[in-house]
Amino acid sequence: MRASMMVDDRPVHISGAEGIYDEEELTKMIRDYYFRAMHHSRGSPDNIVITVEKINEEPTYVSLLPVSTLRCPSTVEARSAAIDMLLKAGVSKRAIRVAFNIIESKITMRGASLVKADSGARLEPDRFRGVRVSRLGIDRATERRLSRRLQRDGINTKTVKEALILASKVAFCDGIIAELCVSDDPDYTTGYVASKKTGYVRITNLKEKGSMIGGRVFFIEEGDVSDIINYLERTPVIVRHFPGK
Ligand code: WAQ
Ligand code: MG
Repeated sequence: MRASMMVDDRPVHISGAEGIYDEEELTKMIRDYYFRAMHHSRGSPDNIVITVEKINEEPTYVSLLPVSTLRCPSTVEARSAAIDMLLKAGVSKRAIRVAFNIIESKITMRGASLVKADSGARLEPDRFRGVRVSRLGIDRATERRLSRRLQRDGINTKTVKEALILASKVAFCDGIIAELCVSDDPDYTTGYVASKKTGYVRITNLKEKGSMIGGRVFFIEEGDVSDIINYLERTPVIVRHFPGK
């Protein structure tokens, strides 16, 4: 699903979501996605596109990234924690600067930017749209376990679950060494850094409350960009293992 509104003759991104579902769940999911688009804190859409595609390939199964939370008292501390983690993951200072500039830009992308971890060069073919990770899901048993686990920490929300599933698919991609994410919802200030090495590290106060900025950057170390984009957009991936299992 994607929803947008026209502002000064330009479509502005409001909301997007994707998943892999069994056929009998579709009617409910289409309704959910429509509801989500229509009641969004970023605004009221004038265009909603819901696409349904049959998946014929066997999905790839990946493990959930382990979850942790770093509590930061202010955006200054949160930023510096995110920067430290990205540096440790092997991302250059220059690439980190590029990433924060993208995320802070007034024009919010619908998808993610692909940034070279060393040079900071942007590799996504369409800088306005970005690359949208799609065809991702979680199996029912894993979701139930995950819900219980998140419940204990008081963070059993769709936002956390969806972001964790996406980050798990992305971290599994050959060539991507880390991800930085800041929600574009004005009221959601927790973001994260994720990588195979660090797991999914939630960072509180990564942006100011009320701010419309947000975005995702995937840091690319090596590999063919079109293979990476194909994996992110087209390869069906289902999360079905718990960390350590
Ligand atoms: N593929 C690529 N990029 C995406 C996708 C996707 N499927 N969905 C969103 N983005 C990009 C896009 O640029 C958005 O502007 C930006 O990410 C933020 O999207 O554990 O809600 O859906 O508490 O607002 C983090 C949860 C929530 C942290 C992230 O992102 C936690 C969130 P949003
Ligand atoms: Mg959002």
